[in-house]
This record gives sequence, structure tokens and C-alpha cells, in this order.
Amino acid sequence: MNELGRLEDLPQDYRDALKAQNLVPLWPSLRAVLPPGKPRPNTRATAWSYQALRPLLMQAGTLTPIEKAERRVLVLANPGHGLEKMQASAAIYLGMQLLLPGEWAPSHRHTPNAVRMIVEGEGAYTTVDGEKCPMSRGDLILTPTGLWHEHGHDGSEPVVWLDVLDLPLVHYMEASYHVDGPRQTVQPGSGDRTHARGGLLPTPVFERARKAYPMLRYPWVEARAALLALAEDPAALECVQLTYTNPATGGDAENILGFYALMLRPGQTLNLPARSPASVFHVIEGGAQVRVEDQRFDLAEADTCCAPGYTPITLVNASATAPAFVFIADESPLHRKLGVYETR
Ligand code: GTQ
Repeated sequence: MNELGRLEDLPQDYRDALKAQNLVPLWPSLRAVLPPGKPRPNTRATAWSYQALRPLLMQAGTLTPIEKAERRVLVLANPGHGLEKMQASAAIYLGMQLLLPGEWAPSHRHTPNAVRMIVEGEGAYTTVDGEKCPMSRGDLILTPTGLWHEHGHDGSEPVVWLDVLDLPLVHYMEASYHVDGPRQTVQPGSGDRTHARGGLLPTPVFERARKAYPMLRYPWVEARAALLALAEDPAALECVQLTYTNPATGGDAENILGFYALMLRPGQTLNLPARSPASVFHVIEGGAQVRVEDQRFDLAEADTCCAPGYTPITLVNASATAPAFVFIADESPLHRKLGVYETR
């Protein structure tokens, strides 16, 4: 490959003349924006231990009242991007949110899409677009772009969940903003129950406007049972993985990030090919070893890690007796829509 000219090779008066006209020569920076063969991601394989972060999150509960935080979140930030950027990857934001008994996180809506994966505690709920979504461990709750959402807690123990948003991308696009609103009125109807049987959808005979997002809550009991059923037949199926989908369209549950539940059989090693999107792994049940680049993370329950794109990933369930269940988020829908998705 050709050595390209450097900025320093150009006379200072020429560089000054360019700068005065808001002009930049491409060639000194060409390789940085179009590196050979594959991208040079800032995203670094990084893991966050729940055991290590939990006491700090609980401390936030005493240091900062909910009224002063609105959302009491510790962000899982990737050092490769700089912690202040609050990015796990180019498009993925991760946060651990704490809600204490009796607290209320007021209603708002925003352009970034969010989901919550419930990590611990009972009795909290999110109201999304007028639908009250109770939170239990392993449940996935969507708050797609533009929908009102607020969090409440009628229980007696702290509730923690993992927020996954496409905030870094939407912010990069200069399209990120929020609007505050009044407490929502809860409307009858629950999408998770009316859409719980795959292949059977409510018939919209008298409905005027169909909801773009008919299902907002994906209970873990349903996802877990579906994974166990998938693992049984065929018994040789290598990748026991489900995609969280919009039941009305069959497409991804949200527009930008993809969400999946994976079961690793006892003792299973799963080699995933290098694919362009970055991804996140969060252990719902059991333990999983994640090998990516020169890193090896031994994730216990509630631990989370992220991996850059364009690199193979190996997942191992070290237990010889128990399956492991892993929640995955990735940038696949975004890459597919943009036409840059690839597998190597
Ligand atoms: O719960 O609405 O982690 O608006 C970041 C932004 C959570 C939320 C986050 C948010 C929320």
C-alpha cells in the first residue's frame, strides 16, 4: 500500500490558507477513515461485574434522592470510547438503574429507543404508552422511540434493571431529545398476554389505529420455556437462540438494536463467526465464559460484557449439569438497514 503524504509535508502557508477557507486535505487522514480490510473500532471488549457495581448503585440510592436524579443510573461505559461518552459501543448505551420502594421516576418520552432487562427485585413496574408492565427478573420491557414511560415501585426491596438504549447513535445523529409529561393514566389491555401465543394475533376488525408496538413486555417465563422447547427439538440444534420480535410484523422488536435470548446447553461451547455489529452479553441464569480477542470474561449471573464487531466470539457454559441463559443485544438491525451488515 502507498505511503500517503502527511500534513507536515505541506508548507505552513498553504495549510494556513486551507484552514482560513474551512478546507482540509483528505490524503493525510484517508487511512484513518478508510482503514484497510476492517474497521479499527474504539469499542473494547469490556466486562462489568454485578457484584462489584451493586454496592455502588445502592450507595447512589442513599446519596441521590430520585427527585434529584430523575433516573438513578450508573452507566456501563466503554473506556475505549472515553467514559464521559457513556457508550458501550458505537450505537449501544448500557445503564444499571435502581428504583427503591415507593419511588417514582416521572413520565417522559424521547427519540432514542430503550429496553429494560430486569436484574433483581419484585414490585416495580414501568408504564409504557398507558400499559402497566410489571417487572420480574429476566423480563424484557420495551420503550420504543416516542412512547411515554415512567417507573413506579409498590414493593419492599430495591429493584434493579439493565437499560439498553440506542442513545449514542441517535445523539450522534443530532436527533436526541426528550419531553416531560404528566403521570400516565393506565389503560386496560396487556400486549404480552394478548400476543403470548406465537402465530395467533388479535384480529383488528374494529380497531382504528393499530399500535406500531403491540407487545411491550416479554416475560422471562415465556422466553425461558420457548428456549427449552427449542433446545429439545432438534436436540442437535447448535445455536439455541430466540429473537425478540414485534409479533405484528415478525421483524425485530425495535428499529435500531436487536435483542435475543440464548441458551447454552450444559458444557456447550458456541463459536460465533465475526459479524459487523457490536454486541452485548448479559447473564440471566447460570454462568458463561465469553472469549473475545485476547480477553476472557467469566460472567456470573447479572454480569454484563460488550464486544466490538468484526471479531469472532466464543461462548462457553462451564457447567456440566445446568444450562446457561444469556440476554444479547446487538447492532444488527441498524447494520442491515444501512446495508453494511456482514459475516466473515
Ligand atoms: O428509564 O427512561 O438509562 O430516559 C437513560 C435514559 C434510562 C429511562 C436510562 C432514560 C432512562
